[in-house]
Amino acid sequence: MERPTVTDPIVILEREGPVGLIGLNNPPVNAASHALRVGLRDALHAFLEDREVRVIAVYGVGRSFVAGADIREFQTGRKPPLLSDLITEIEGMEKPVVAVCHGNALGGGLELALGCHARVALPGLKVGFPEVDLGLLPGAGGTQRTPRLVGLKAALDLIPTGKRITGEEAVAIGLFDTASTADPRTAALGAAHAVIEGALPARRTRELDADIDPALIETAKAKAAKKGHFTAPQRAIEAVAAAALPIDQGLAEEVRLFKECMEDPQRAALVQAFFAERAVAKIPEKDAAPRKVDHIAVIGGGTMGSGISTAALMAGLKVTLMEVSAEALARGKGTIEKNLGGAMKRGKLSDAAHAAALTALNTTTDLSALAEADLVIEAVFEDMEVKKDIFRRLDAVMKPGAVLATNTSYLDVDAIAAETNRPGDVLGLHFFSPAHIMRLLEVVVAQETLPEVTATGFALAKRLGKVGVRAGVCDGFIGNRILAHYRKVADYLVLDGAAPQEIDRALEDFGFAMGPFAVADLAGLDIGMMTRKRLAPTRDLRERYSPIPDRICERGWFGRKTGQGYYLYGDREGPNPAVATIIDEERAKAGITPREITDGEIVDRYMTAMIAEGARVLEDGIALRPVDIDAAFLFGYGFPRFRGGPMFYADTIGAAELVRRIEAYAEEDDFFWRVPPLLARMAADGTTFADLNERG
Ligand code: 3H9
Repeated sequence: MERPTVTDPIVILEREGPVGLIGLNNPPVNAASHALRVGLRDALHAFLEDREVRVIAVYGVGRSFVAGADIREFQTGRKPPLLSDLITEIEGMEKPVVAVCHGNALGGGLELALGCHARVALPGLKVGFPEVDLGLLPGAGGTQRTPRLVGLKAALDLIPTGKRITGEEAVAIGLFDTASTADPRTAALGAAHAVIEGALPARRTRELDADIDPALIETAKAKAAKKGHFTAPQRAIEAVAAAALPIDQGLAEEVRLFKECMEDPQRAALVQAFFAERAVAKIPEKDAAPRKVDHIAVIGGGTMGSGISTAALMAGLKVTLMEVSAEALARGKGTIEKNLGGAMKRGKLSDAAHAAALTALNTTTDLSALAEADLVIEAVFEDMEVKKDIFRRLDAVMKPGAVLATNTSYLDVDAIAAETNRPGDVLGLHFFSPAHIMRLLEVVVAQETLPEVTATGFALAKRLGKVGVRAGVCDGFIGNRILAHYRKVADYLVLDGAAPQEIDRALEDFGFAMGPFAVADLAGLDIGMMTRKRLAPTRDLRERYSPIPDRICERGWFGRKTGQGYYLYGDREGPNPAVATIIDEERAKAGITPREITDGEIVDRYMTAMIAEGARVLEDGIALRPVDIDAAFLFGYGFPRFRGGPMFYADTIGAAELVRRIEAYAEEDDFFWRVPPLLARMAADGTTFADLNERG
């Protein structure tokens, strides 16, 4: 056997008789960076010139084939050879080139495979076009080659959706030619020999025809439009439609649309969202070794506790659920079973995993039965005395080294920890409802929390498939503290002249899935009422207060669950006329003449308040970096992903303009509208929130 020749650490070149083997080696995910493209091109050229080589096989070294273009280059600029040109060159090569894929063949990685002359899938392979999630479309031939290989319907099922499928599914639809169970290098060698022997046919995808039915294109566009304001899926569908043209024209159209995506502000925001999801794991405690967690205990079987239990069971953990009575336990267990059944129906859980999850659930009414759990999460109602009592009892029974977590959404975690003799083991794990679906998990680090306990919270988040965001202790932590502030703006706008439904519509047009009043109705107006009651003793009387929500609650209207709130539910859908009367009465009482408020003003005030409180949260050290706030809002508060998060969005406005707005609003209300010192400094020296992220 000839020894491997390493020409470049990023590309491993070997010749084995008539086979030229190219191993791509760009950890961690083999992104098609500039260096990888250069290395691949040079390796291919070397084998084209080598007369002994009859077939070339490309495979991935490490975890994966190629997970796509190097996303960082979209921010820094792309240098030739561009992936699209390289793939077209490969397709035209005289010698057959085979792609052997394991791990991930995503985006540009899948496109590379499609430009090769045959494709082999290895076990565990995931393929797809996640470009649309980054505000892009497959820009290296994917929109032209996919419909040629698998037909229009299957192409439209993949490209505008970002859906990932398995290698087996890819073979079944004809995107891949065959499968192998060998390791990548052995499979690559085998596939090359199969090509030489004629057992694996090699062909150029460009020589196939695509049958483009305009009706299917229109249906796909209408379906994508239902998903909201995303521009990339629409452009991706247009690019697929161009597969009706001769391939070089189609490829040119794909490049044109790809460039449009690159210039669209949604692209930068979505790329930021991708990196935000990963950046939040970079915490000061990241080098601490997390404690082992296989068994968690959950106290409280309400919506939250059941959701948390479901999330843990879905991740393969053993769960012991505790409630005060057999009836409450039965209700909690019922909710968990319903959640797990739903997850199975949605394809999130296999039949076997569903059965395993059901057996991994134990229930008890006895707190001491939780003693052996590695981590316990208290998820009872928000009452400090009740929580303190539970933590005192947990302190007495839990095994040494167990992590004690509270799911409180605003209470003081330091005060809870102080009830125990092991405050270093205590932290907040704030889940968002429904906890088995929402991806945000605020990991609330109290004064005494040990680094390894924080690291355990982050490891748990990862295991549950959640995005852990590190938060400090204050009322509401990152998310609810900021929410409590900007949510007031919606109530002020109603007092001043906007109808709740106008505010909802303006914010939904901005990109929120639901406006604040529709959300309030869904969550239950009694929740806001309880918060207002709780905060009443500390409320500063200089603060403007809208009595409208209280007036609605006084009637027993708590939103959806009571059939009416800001809106009517059941068969009388639409804004609630009785609420309009309450609003008129309260405006009259306060001597307010309602004024015309534009959608633009609604969005500006709402967003400016969100950003201002975000700046204060940063300054107080509650969030580590602006990106942590962005991630919290993207994954827990329905913030429109294509706007990148509130602090990313703030940079598109600029600190100087934000300060100008706050000062203008302060002319009517200088208590609520105050310029955060951080924002003032940023306006003065031109710093952006992105700069603060860089500084870490
Ligand atoms: C494209 O291909 C465009 C083309 O059509 C057209 C071109 C002309 N680039 O997620 P992880 C980093 S668009 C750069 O934690 P996992 C990531 O930031 C691209 N970096 O691992 C992280 O860095 P750090 C289409 C990337 O095992 C580290 O790798 N492709 C890229 O949980 C580990 O990542 C995609 O959209 C990249 N492409 O998941 C695929 N990918 O450690 C995006 C990852 O410093 N990637 N990184 O935080 C993924 O979906 C997941 O990373 C993957 C692995 C499933 C591959």
